[in-house]
Amino acid sequence: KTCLLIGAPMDSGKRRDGCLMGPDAYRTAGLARALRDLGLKVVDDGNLTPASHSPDDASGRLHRPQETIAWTYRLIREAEQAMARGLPIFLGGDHAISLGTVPGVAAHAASKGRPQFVLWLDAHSDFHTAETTTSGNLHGTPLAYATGRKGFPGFPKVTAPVPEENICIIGLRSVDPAERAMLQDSGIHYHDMREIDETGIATPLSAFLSRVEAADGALHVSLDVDFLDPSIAPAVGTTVPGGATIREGHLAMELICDSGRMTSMDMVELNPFLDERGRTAQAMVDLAASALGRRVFDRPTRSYI
Ligand code: DIR
Ligand code: MN
Ligand code: MN
Ligand code: MN
Repeated sequence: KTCLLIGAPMDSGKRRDGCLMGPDAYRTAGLARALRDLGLKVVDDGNLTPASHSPDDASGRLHRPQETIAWTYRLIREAEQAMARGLPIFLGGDHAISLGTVPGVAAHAASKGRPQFVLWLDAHSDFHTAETTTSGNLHGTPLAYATGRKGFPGFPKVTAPVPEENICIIGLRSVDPAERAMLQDSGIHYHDMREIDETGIATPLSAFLSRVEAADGALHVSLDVDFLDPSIAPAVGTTVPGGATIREGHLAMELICDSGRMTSMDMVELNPFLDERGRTAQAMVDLAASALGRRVFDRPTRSYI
């Protein structure tokens, strides 16, 4: 298996700047080395740039829509092509990179006749459309876009919408009213932090991974730094207290690895400017290593069934 590191230093999805430094922070924290130590082949593709676009002005309701649309065009194409070469790990950048990565990998899966599944690990549901967002921050919209919802004027058409039943969100503790209403009448499987407290993270995650396996699906994992509790992952612009512990994070990643289904991954929202000695970048690199095979001891059988 070849892991492809694809830097997407996109910073237009929200107002606080700094996510553009994310890809290099992951490199500095030793992502390639950690994966090579697991016996994986790693190719670093360097950083992408957005397609050419007209400049944004400050007049509209949305923050930097032209730059975000330009990134989306670029990332859809790159993500689809990368799937033919290996397992891409998209290094954000803010979560708006998933406007491109998810539709791109889903287009590839569709071309192979394989159903696409998406696991969204996040404090937020990112289920606004460009029309319902109250903040104007497009990093709060990629999941709605990937399902093919209307309300994204100017964005490329999503050729392979991800079926709502194939999406699982875990970690929720900040959901806006419009998102809640749309989620509740969607087929998306969503799990808030209370449910994780009550049942443990393995329960909803194992159920989801079993469905991916039963459908012989491709699995995209989108890991937002703010899925984690701010005490262990402070370097993100939108911290919400009460997030996943480092152990819940690693358990989730090891279960994903055991399933053998992960075909692509996003690591998003890291803002290294807010960090203390790179600790958040390091935590994210360690989680990626767990998702790709690092463990203390092997388990005799798949533990998620
Ligand atoms: C909020 C915050 N729901 C918004 N969203 C995100 O701006 O739409 N923060 N994704 O990370
Ligand atoms: Mn900005
Ligand atoms: Mn997010
Ligand atoms: Mn978030």
